[in-house]
Formats: sequence, structure tokens, C-alpha cells
Amino acid sequence: MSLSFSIVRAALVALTICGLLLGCDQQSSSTSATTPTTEQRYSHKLSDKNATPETLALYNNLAGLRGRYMLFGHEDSLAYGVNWEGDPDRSDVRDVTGSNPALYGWELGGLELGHEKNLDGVNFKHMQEWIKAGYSRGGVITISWHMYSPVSGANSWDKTPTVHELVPGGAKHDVFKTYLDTFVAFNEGLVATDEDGNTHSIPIIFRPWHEHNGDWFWWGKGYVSEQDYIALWQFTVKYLRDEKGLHNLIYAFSPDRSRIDLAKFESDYFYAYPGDEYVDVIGLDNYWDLGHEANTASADEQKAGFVTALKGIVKVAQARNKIAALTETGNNRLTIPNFWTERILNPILAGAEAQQITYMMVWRNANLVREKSEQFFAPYPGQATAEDFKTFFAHPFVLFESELPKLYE
Ligand code: BMA
Repeated sequence: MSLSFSIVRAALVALTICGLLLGCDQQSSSTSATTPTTEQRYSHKLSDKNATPETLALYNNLAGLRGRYMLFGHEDSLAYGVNWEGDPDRSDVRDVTGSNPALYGWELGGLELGHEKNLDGVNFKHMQEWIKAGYSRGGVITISWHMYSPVSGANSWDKTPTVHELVPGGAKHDVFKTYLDTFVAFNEGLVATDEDGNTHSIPIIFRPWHEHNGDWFWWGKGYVSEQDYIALWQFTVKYLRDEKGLHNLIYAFSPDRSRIDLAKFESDYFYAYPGDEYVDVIGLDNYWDLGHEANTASADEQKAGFVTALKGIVKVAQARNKIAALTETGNNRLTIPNFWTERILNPILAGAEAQQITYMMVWRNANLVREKSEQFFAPYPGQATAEDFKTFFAHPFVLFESELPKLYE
């Protein structure tokens, strides 16, 4: 692992120096034919043609790890854990393995209403600091948004048809723009300063309007037409990218596995797909095949379903020169013995295709005292799957923060 990484790293550093000092993209015609152009270095294009160098580098470096490594991520990892809250720098994942996750998930719900904290009690200013800290250590940041409905004022699980009023021409379109503006302002705080004192925006894998093929959010199937959902997504991208000039976003699409029939994976996956020009990560939220309480299939059937679903997104991604990811996954309360090796790692490693996913992220570890109900997707010290999680951590295929190559150059 370290050998191939050091070669890749050396090559990337050389290319970066070349890019910084010489401006390779302008040089390509006048320098030797062996000097790769920016185009060649970054053969995976983003939907944003003006994406920042760090954002484009992240996307292409994730693509470059495929088949050999998968990043492990955790939602709200630094904000609280099952048995702690208020520590400025702690994570249940690190308490068990010694490393932070490689990828950090954060959630904006409530930002649009001017709240100080998100719907799960995470202070937005602290969130910005944790995002900056994770990025400074080489980690990857992804952001979701359980937005409140601008029509009913209720939370994202409200079923009031809303989307038709948000898209251009809708009665709440202007209000919706002010909601998006809160993210623009939040994003302005997400800057990093390099050794030379130059600042740049932190690349973010932005994952709006997730699980839209399910019927639990107001943007979900049944409360919005396919056409309006697509218009909502496209407007979101165009507004942030073209009107507000955000160029640090990688857009992740993430339908829910439970509403996909594996016998017709692609047609179900593409329900309300916004189009290749608006999507960068071919994602999937899959709790279903990992012991979801409503899934009555046997463990073997679920493992097979898990692999088939992963192969499905890998195929879709490869056909479009994009990357695939398990954007949300996990087993709530981790009741399955050896969950990490038997239900995640071994099925992924059993064939060449599922291994092509670039990252997986498990959901949050709700604080037991504050939330008064058990909800966790990563183990904490003493939890039944903690030892198995260490085996998972130690496997060369799985990357945590302490093992990451440089992803931004
Ligand atoms: C859900 C649960 C909720 C939480 C929401 C947004 O899946 O974890 O408790 O409020 O995500 O983070």
C-alpha cells in the first residue's frame, strides 16, 4: 500500500509543482509531448467546468483509488458520540480505531431558517470549524440537507407538496433562493489557507435532495412529479454554480436502495435523474441490504442484494466516467455480529466490480443522554462490533483518515 501510494503521491506532487510553476495547461503545445495537460491529468470531468483545482483533484484522486481502496466515512463524527458530547475533538470512530474517519458527513437542516444549530443539535459555527479541521488533516467532506419545507414550515418529513412551488415560476421560488443563500454564506466560511498564505474554498461533496425515490421527504416520490424534482435539482446546481459562483462542489445523487427493484436496477435508479451534466457522484443510500428491520430476506440474500446494488451503481458510473459511492449505509444499533467484515467488507471484496466504489459513509451516533433513544451506526468502545470494526479498519482496502494519500493535489 505505502509503496504504490508513494509513487502516486510523488507523481501527483510533481504534476502539481508543474501546474503551479509552469501552468501546464497553457504549456502543452510548447513543451514536450510527455508533459500531461490538465485535461489528461484530470480525465474525470465535473459538472462544474470551472471547479477549483482542489475540487477537481479530489474527484480525480478518488477515481484513481478505485478497485484498491475505499474511504470510510461517518456522519457527525466529531460533534458527539453515543456516550459523550461537548468534547472539542473526539469521535467514536477514533475512540475505537485510533483514527478519525476518512470522510466526514455534515448536515444543514435548520440553516435555512437561521437556526444556530442544525436539526440534530449541531452548532453551525462549530460545524465549520470541524469541517476545516477535517480538511486540514486531509479528510473529505460531504454535506446533506434535510431542509424544512418553505411551503408548510415543517421539517423534511412533512408530506406537504412543496417542490412545485420552489422551482422557477413557483410561488415560493424567491423564498427558496433565500434558503439556498444560507448555504452560500455558510460555504463562504469554509476556506483553507495554504503554506503560501493563499486561501481557497474547501471542496465539498454536496448531496441535496437525497432518497427522493422514497416517500418520506417532501421531495420524495408521491409528493412531487419527476419533472419538478429534476427542475429542483437542476435549479439548485445552476443557482449555486452559475449565479452564486460556488466552484467547490461535487454533486452527489443518492436514491434509496429499498425502492429499487434489483431486477430492473437501472430504470429504477434513474427515476428522476437530473442528467449527467448535473451529477458527479453516482451514489446509493443502502440500509436495506444491511439488516434493515423491514427486510425479511435471509442474510445471504441480503449480502447478494448488497453486491448486486453496488455493481449496479458501479456500472452506471463507469458508463458515464463518474465515480460511485455508498453515500449512506449501516446497521442501526449494530446488532449483527461481525457486521463490518461479514456484511460490508467480504461482500465488497468478493468480486472485482463492487470494489470500484470510492467511499462508504455510515450515519450518525446519536447522543444517548440528549436524544434519549438509541441510534448509532459506528461502534463505540465496548460496543459488540468494536473488535470486528478494528479488523475492518486494519484491512488495506479500507482507508481511514490516518491512512489517506493526498487527495487535493
Ligand atoms: C435521520 C435520523 C434523524 C436525523 C436525520 C437528520 O436519518 O438520524 O434522527 O434527525 O437523519 O440528520
